[in-house]
Amino acid sequence: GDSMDKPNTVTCTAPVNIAVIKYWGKRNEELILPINSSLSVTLHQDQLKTTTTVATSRSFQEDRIWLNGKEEDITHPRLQSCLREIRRLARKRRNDGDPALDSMGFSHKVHICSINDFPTAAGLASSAAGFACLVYTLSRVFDVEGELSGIARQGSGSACRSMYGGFVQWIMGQKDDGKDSLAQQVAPETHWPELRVLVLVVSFAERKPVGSTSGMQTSVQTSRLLKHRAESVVPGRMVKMIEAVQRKDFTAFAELTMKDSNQFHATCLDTYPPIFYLSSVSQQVINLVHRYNRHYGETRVAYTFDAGPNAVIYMLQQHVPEFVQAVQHFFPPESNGGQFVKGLPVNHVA
Ligand code: 2P0
Repeated sequence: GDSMDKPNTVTCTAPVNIAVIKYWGKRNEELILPINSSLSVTLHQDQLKTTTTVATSRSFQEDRIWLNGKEEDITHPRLQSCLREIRRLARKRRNDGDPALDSMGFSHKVHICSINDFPTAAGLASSAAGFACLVYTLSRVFDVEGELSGIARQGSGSACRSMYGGFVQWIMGQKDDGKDSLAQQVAPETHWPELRVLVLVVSFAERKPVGSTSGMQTSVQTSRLLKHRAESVVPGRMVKMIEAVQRKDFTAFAELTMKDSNQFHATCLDTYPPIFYLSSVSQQVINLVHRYNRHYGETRVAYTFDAGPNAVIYMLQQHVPEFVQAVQHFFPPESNGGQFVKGLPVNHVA
């Protein structure tokens, strides 16, 4: 109808997630199927999120995308996968019998505009929130419902976990076609309200030396430790981590988180040539956390590091002020030869 000449516009947001059992390595590059399951905490929408607006109109000549204000290449294969899969679902819905859906305009071109509200300097995977948000917003525009994490996964592996709030596992699945490689909520955002996340920005360098996609490729090809980890370590840790979350057992949660981060970085060192994501300041943060925990005679704080030097700290609300003081004491701003640690506002995990 005439209404389709006017753009139909939808805006959504999606938050970042921080893995406590890490994803590293694919068994299928094109479908983005992992060699192990993973588990993460999705942050609150208040901070560290992507906002995406999708407009569709009969008058648009082609699909286009702008990221943080700059037009990017729409032919990017992962972007194309997400667009294709959402349109496939929309078409299927129409073919399933509702003629009214003909007017949904699933064949119309889209203009996509996506903005991150966190600094790239925070070194947090923007692709996770970005593709989760893209897929969800497209699904609203084309009025598609149902399981969408399998589509977000085809944008970026970790993006499938940002399709849900709270504690989320990405089950690796067994099938070759990836239909069972999906995200699933382990516990909702309301489950553990005392849990807090602190981001310690160790480096403001924008680009990491080795990107995740190519880094994990090299690891799969060269690291026997990664193979051992995927086959013999992660399955047991997933079970233990899900139990720790369900029982709200911070000690078990924290120890598994730190050990898994350390093993992930060990597989990076076992990769040939080796990949170094942790800096000397990252190592100082690790030491500080262990000294802090030893001082109190209990595990109050856990660190985890992704494909970069910045630390993400998990702790309970009651210990935040004290730990922040310790960080400021040992890492006074502008110290460390120009490097310093900056605590971003504490994010409520909700
Ligand atoms: C994770 N990382 O579980 C792990 C921990 C980085 C270290 O997921 O190739 O950007 O797009 O599937 O999702 C980063 O990998 O890689 C990541 P692709 P992605 O959060």
